[in-house]
Amino acid sequence: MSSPVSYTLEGSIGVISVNNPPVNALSQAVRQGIFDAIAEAERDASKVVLILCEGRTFIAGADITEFGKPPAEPWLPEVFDRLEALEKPVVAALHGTALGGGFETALAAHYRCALPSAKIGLPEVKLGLLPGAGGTQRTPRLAGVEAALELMTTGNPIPAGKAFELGLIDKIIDGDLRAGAMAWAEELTGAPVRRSSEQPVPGHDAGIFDAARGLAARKARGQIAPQRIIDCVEAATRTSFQDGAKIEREKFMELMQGEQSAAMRHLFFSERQAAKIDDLPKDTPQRAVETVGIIGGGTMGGGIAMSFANAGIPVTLIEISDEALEHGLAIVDRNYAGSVKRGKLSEDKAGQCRSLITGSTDYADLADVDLVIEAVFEDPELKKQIFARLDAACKPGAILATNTSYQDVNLIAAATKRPEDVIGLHFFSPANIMKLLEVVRAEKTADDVLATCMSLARKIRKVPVMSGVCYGFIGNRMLQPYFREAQLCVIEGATPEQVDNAMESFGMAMGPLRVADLAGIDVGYKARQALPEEMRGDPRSYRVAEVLAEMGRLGQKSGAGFYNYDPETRKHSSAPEVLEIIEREAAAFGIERREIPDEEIVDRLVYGLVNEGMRIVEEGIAQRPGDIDIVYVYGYGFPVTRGGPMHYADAVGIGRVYERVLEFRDRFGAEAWTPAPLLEKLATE
Ligand code: T1G
Repeated sequence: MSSPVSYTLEGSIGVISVNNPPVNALSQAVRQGIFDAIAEAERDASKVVLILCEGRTFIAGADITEFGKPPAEPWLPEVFDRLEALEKPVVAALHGTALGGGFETALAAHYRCALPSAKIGLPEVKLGLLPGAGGTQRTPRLAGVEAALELMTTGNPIPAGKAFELGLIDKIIDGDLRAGAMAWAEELTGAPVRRSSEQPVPGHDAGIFDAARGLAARKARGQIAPQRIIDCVEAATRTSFQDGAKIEREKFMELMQGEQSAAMRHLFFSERQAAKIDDLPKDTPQRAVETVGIIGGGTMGGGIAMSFANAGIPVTLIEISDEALEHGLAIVDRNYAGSVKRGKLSEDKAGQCRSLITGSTDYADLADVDLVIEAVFEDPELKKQIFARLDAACKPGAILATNTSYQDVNLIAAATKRPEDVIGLHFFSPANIMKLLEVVRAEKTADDVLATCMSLARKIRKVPVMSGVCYGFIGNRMLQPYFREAQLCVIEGATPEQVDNAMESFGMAMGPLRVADLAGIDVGYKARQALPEEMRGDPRSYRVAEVLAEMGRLGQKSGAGFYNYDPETRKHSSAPEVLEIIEREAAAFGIERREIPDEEIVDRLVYGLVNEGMRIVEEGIAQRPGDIDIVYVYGYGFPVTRGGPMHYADAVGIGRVYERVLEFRDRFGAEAWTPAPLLEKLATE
């Protein structure tokens, strides 16, 4: 097998060229190839060494498919130390996304050039890791402490221009990278060997590290990698490069062997896996989607419109009347103004996007759109009427999608003469922010419609997960046991604060009762009222919410729900009147309220998710457990450090989860706690 790395002497330039598709990851063979090329460059007639890559990007990092396997030599730090130790100038030429170990390769070179379109980054923190091949020691020496901390604790890539300003790149190459880099390498013949490891760390505020620790603790709650990165950068300011590199190595290994990184690497691969439909041929043709129509200018419709406009796709927003349309467009204007105020969008970018959204009250304006998304409220009859009208108004081949959270997409499709063009695109509120998109494949959805929507999701920067048709699809269906157990814990003895605090300590972005207040207690109430009595479940699991809804305590929208909300700051505070309601309703059910340990709350809510998730996989509603993890991390604030409910169950041990579910079945009844057959199978085999 030929090496993915070639070394050729071109005149007096020794050219190391890496060609390891798809992203030139630093696999063992690549590390060995670079190592061997350096050995040649050490003794040949080359005056300058140039390292560059074939394909779409410079090295995009260590090969994460090797993680978790027994480590193989040569080690990256050794390769880079040897590269840097060369007695002749070493030039790195960057294009695409030079990330992680890829950018660390460039840092070990003496000079760095890049195409204007190139990006550099150290995203290891997103995998629960830190730059483990010198990055934490070389970056502050080149760019200073503040920029180094920002780059490594956020993990966000920066464009070549910004890297140039920071001193991380020395030259921007316009035109052909290889030719420009070769010419520059010629110019550098005889130039000093400039090793970043030998440079001192520029001055910095003494308090910068503690400030960075506080910021990381807030922004990456519970994550240890950012804290270790800060430790390493602090070490760089206090000790030699060699000693700092040793500290970096130790902390890298600690993170690599830790549960958080295993969880976050699982999510990295699961997200990519989720975009693949197992039974869909890779080359399934896709329909062009250049224009989009949206029915309904409410919160969801407006947010969805923004998602497309932000990706440069023109949108026609349909409402039933001029004033409804005006109201809808006003929501969009407010959202854009908010994004500009928060610095998320520049003034003119927001203006450009906003200009792509036009309003209308006439379905005839949808005659040529390629995709329509219906986003009206959850009334099945209304949705069917709308789809019958779309069937007549839209051109043949237009995709007709519904944003429904619960309704049966097969029934909606049946309201048209083209069920093969109908699909579910379930966005999450706020639709212009939340990245999750459940792509609901109905029985008759055509393969090309499905393939089109899965790739369209990525174009509008959403994370797609395919779901089959069932009540609540993947995410909302799993919310049923989650909220059931939250409410039962409350009526059995816990307070709303205790339940929420227990779940937020577990890592949830927001506790379930605060989520209920945010979403609106009336939403669950109405959905439940629409269900026949026998489908509503255990009345003890919704009685309190029912009382609150009926007395107008709908949550944040009415200023009070499970909690009271400050009208200005919307800060929540506990509501004694709710506690009285809870105690009264518990007594009415004859429930002796008791102390409930936090651990029981967490296990009941999380294993409620896991048990339902197991059913969803075995019914084929979700393709794989990892898909469910992506849904919960991107759509419901499940902590990335736990990898999603299904990965978490794996980490705890399926056997232990199964035992606990059996215990809950014995204590709380088989209706809620019969173990899913797949859980039983995995636990007992
Ligand atoms: N290793 C192995 N495979 C990788 C990979 C990597 N680092 N990055 C991507 N792939 C695969 C991916 O699984 C997919 O495979 C294909 O490439 C295309 O990826 C020591 C330890 C580079 C911006 O975190 O951010 O360096 O599904 O679908 O949307 O300090 O991939 O086609 O078979 O994402 O164009 C640090 C992770 C590693 C970068 C391209 N580096 N990758 O995005 O394509 S840790 C990263 C990305 C490290 C050192 C430490 C993105 C991308 P398949 P894709 P894309």
